[in-house]
Amino acid sequence: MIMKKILFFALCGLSVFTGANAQDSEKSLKEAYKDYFMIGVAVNQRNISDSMQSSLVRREFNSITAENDMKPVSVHPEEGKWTWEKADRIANFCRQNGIKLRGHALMWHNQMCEWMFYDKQHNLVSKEVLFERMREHIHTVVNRYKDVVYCWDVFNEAIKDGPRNPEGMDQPLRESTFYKICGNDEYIRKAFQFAREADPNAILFYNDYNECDPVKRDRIYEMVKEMKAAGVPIDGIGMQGHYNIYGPSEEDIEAAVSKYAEIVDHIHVTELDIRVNKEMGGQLRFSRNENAKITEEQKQMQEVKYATVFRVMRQHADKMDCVTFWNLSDRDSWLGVNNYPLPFDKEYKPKNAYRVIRDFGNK
Ligand code: 9MR
Repeated sequence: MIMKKILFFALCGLSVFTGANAQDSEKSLKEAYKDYFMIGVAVNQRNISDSMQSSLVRREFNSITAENDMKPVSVHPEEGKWTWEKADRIANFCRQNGIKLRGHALMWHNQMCEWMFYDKQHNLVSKEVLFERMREHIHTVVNRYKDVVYCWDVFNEAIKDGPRNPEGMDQPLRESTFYKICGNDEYIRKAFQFAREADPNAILFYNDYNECDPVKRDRIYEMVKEMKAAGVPIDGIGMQGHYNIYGPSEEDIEAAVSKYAEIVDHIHVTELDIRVNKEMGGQLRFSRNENAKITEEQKQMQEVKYATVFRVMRQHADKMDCVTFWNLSDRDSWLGVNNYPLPFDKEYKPKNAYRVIRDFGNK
């Protein structure tokens, strides 16, 4: 009996030991991709404070994006009021662990400091007032994190969705409050100019979703090309990568990266996730797939799509510097657990999709 017990515990000890060893000896995502590009993750406060989640972040990733905590409204909710606590915590986590920080985002129509657009009577301000407020905001944020932030999404999602205007000129810009105040694209140019003034070393990105859709892709391409020719300091294009198991096709992903590579030296996939329904993009209205159970077929389609995305990106490793997942696990995903969008499941365990990505699966 006693012998049996000893044998039982010895075996348990052995399996724990070999289990831990197997885990340690297996490559992480960042190691698997070290000759290609960095692997990033968007984090919330829990991800960097919970010990299990933060060790997963440290093990797998070498670039971090703050999911929400560095956005305009998060750090600058009112004129003269700065709220740095959460952003600082993420920056400090990066500093302490030697992880690079992708700055997200200096200007965006969403989660914006709405106050910047209005005067005390709630009338729209002049573009001069808006630019001065943008300048102060961008300089302050960029300066604070300059030691740790290596690149910034300077302008996020300024291009509109939808088909080209069939009659004549296509107006490519989202009709945001920025656009209403300026009537043209000067606010985008100014944002890049202010960011460059504040940190000449940061790599400056224009970042958008549905970036593989041929119409939107061409709008982004034309805008960046034209602005760069005019001397606007845009260094890179961020492809958000909010995809689904049906699309975009390999051809459309390939065509978009190749096109962007003609005009910029840096391309990042900034917000990658692959949901299991037909929706895509960064819009805030989407289905949470309530009560839907993931099928084997959907899992496999997701693995295939992840394999495709990473294969294309590896082929463009000369310009592709970083691929970032938008959230750590399905539990954290902005899309909700039932969209099943990430390589780690709701228990933070790697799915087969994780192995397909890490081992360059060729599905
Ligand atoms: O993941 C973010 C979510 O928690 C916020 O509620 C949302 C608010 O607009 O923003 C999400 O992140 C967005 C990112 O900053 C920019 N591209 C689209 C992302 C998904 O909406």
